[in-house]
Amino acid sequence: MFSFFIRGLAIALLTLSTAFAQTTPIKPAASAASAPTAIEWVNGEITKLDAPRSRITLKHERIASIKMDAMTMPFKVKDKALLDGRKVGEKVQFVVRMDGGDLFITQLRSMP
Ligand SMILES: [Cu+2]
Repeated sequence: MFSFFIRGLAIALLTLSTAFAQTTPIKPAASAASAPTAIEWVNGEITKLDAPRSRITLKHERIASIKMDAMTMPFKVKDKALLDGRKVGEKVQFVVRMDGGDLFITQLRSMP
């Protein structure tokens, strides 16, 4: 009689744990791929440099993260040192970030 009770308890527990497993939300595995914090390197070419004003004009490809089509436009750089040694006509890759309603270049490197 006692073993029958134990078996009944075991089945009840098993049922309970299965039900719990089914209601546990499944985390989407692809969430990392669409995270807004992911860095996007954009290809561009320097068309104008204004180091004293921390500005650079780039002919850039589409920037998917901010839904901007390819164009030529000026950018502000976060750190003036990013413009050191740069020259007009140089092909570069850069990272932009929206900060207080303004676009800034936070990283800049020569195209590999
Ligand atoms: Cu643009």
